[in-house]
Amino acid sequence: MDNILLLKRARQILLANRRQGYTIPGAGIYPFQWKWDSGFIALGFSHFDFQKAMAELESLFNVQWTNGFVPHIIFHSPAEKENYFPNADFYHSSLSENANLNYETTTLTQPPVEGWVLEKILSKRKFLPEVQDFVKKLFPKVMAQHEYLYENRDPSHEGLVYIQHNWESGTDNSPVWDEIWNSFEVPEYNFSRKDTQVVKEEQRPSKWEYDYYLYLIDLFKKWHYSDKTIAEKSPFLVQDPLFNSMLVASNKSLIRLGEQFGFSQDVKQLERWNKKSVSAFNKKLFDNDAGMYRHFDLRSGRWLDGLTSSGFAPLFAGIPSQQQMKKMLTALERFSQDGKYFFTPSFDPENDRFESQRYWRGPAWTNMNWLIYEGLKIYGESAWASKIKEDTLQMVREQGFFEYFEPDKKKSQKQKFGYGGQQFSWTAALIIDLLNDKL
Ligand code: 2M8
Repeated sequence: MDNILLLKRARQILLANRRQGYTIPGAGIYPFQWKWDSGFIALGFSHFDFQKAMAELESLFNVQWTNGFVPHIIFHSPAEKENYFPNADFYHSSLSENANLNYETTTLTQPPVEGWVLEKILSKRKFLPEVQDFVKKLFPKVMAQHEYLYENRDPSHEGLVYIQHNWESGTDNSPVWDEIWNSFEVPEYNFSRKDTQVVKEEQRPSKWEYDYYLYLIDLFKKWHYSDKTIAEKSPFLVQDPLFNSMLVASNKSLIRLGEQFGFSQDVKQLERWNKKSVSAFNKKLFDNDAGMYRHFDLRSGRWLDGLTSSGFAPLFAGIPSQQQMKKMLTALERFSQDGKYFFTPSFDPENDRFESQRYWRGPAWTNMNWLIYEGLKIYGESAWASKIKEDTLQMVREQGFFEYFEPDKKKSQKQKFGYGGQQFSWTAALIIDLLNDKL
């Protein structure tokens, strides 16, 4: 498939996945609106349909809670209720005193990508008054989300916020969580999996992992979703390098937008937060031996076991020093094992727990590749960035617009298909962005 056809297909996918005012990640498996997916999708739309890009973000922030929190799934369509588990009935968001009762949502959040998404889409239509009005309207809402995170998810005021559930990380069943799951027991849940009715079981998280995911939510319900109680009592409390990188990158974008649009008080606050975050990041999360960033478990007081592609995300936020960045290139090379794997497997391929087709335990993902690609460009590493771009385009050309991809190049050529959901929105959106990028 040549680039023109690839671009055409990508646009068709985004349009086909669009519903009323928002876009689903993929038909069948994900029939609602997801938070960080919407960020990537808005970026994709901004290249050819600006109204849809703005609508995507607007629809997300309409749901914002009174404390600034933005939930990670908005269950817009009641007709799809039976097709996803766990749905709104399981979460019971109204148990939280902060919930927005006009919408059915989850009670978890996802990486705060919206600040940098807003800046990126604005750069494409800077001079249109309508777009400027849109940024002015969204800025305070995105700011309120950052306030929520710094005030409620950073109890020791370190500058690093925690996630309270693996679903908040975006990398659901990553092997880094295994250690936490092994530290306590949960009851067996009886429920009917919907995901494995549309995607092969060996490409999805295992049933025992779902039991842990559900148990945490049950605990939170008991505590009426109080962040304070969760911080005191929950067994899962992690400073995640991907989530925090998205926060820092968004802080930086909000600072630039705030200066441009006259939000000077907010700019000062963002600068204070950001300084602290970057310094804590490099002190606490950088593993000098591995040459990359790690997840910190606030419960055990140490890094979680295992290296993941989330550990490269700080490049996107310009967090590493030049010296750290050089070390990260060596780690990146090791992840690709002399070109055996596409950039970038989601988990360390030399680790015994690496599984090349199971979701976030090994496969390559276009959104992680894209973040690393953009990060390397910030550091002027264009040769490296081009390698990642080429790998990503080749992966999609060979395997299709899937949710995730076989990272082993030889194997991928033989099988000619990817994994998980098909006609996947963020894959399409980011291919559009990559094809429009000059590098
Ligand atoms: C995956 O997560 C959802 C739960 O949020 C699921 O497995 O049901 C993850 O890949 C997540 O990062 C993504 O936002 C979501 C929708 O694409 O799917």
